[in-house]
Amino acid sequence: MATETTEQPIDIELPKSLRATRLGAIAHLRLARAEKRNALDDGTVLGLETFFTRLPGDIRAVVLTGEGAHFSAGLDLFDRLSEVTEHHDPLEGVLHSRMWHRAFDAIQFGRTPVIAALHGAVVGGGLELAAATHIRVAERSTYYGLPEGQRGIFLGGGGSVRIARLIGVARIQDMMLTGRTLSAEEGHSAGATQYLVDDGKGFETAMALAAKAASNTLTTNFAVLHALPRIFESDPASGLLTESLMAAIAETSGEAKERLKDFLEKRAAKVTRQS
Ligand code: 1HE
Repeated sequence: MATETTEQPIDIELPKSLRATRLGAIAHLRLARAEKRNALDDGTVLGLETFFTRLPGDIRAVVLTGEGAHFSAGLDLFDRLSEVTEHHDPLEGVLHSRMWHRAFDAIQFGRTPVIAALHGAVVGGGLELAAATHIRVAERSTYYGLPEGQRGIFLGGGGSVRIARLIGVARIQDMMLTGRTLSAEEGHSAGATQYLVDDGKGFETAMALAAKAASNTLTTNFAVLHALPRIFESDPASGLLTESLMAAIAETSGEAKERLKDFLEKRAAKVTRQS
């Protein structure tokens, strides 16, 4: 893999609220609306969809961060209030939520692993966004909230499905019914994140993890991103069959044969204890 040390631009047209650069094979996408605490308006959500569906083919992993003191304040309530006041139309609301689903599906079921580095507020739609990524790293300043409950609205960006699978329905019910927030430590032990790091260490940790994920074969990463969650959701018999099919495709790829040969000829790294 290329070992470039300077960030280069990525040629995808994005709204001002998103900024993308690349460092070798890793893209760095920033929520760049710090003055509004990275609140997600329609333009930003559509920009996320554009970014993840138009990623250059040689990008092998993405790191997602938020600029300023918070990762994201969730749905842009001003943007939304004007739509709701103007339209009074339930169908418009359904289509709006489906637009978020499309954009976040492009993240979860895209071409590359996505690692989110979280800090500060990760609330509402911001938590739904984080839940669509594959690995979440939280700095200790992170806290999680679902203020939808207090705002008189509901989840709409896939949280009922994705956040529920991470931390469970009972925690979501508590957060939405009572306004409870979870600290970085509570979120971590509940399953919201795979890594908990000191403040200021999120980005470098996420970049290091992205480099590891980027060095896997494309087929294995495809299997992990696309097959594994579907297998988990399916009935066991169908899941086992899908697993066998995916395993056969993965092990017959040219890259897998090379890697297996490297191990047999003692050129590959051993599995070692990390901490
Ligand atoms: C916003 C938003 C927003 C801030 N939409 N403009 N989300 C919420 O209910 C969270 C609401 N936000 C907050 O609780 C706080 O802003 C934070 C804890 C995130 C940050 O606090 P702080 O003190 O750093 O910032 P602030 O002074 O509250 O906000 C700074 C500016 O950002 C201010 O604008 P200004 O023009 O007065 O400077 C805020 O109005 C603006 N701002 N949050 C719009 N959310 C698909 S369904 C998903 C449903 C949801 O996500 S519901 C959860 C919505």
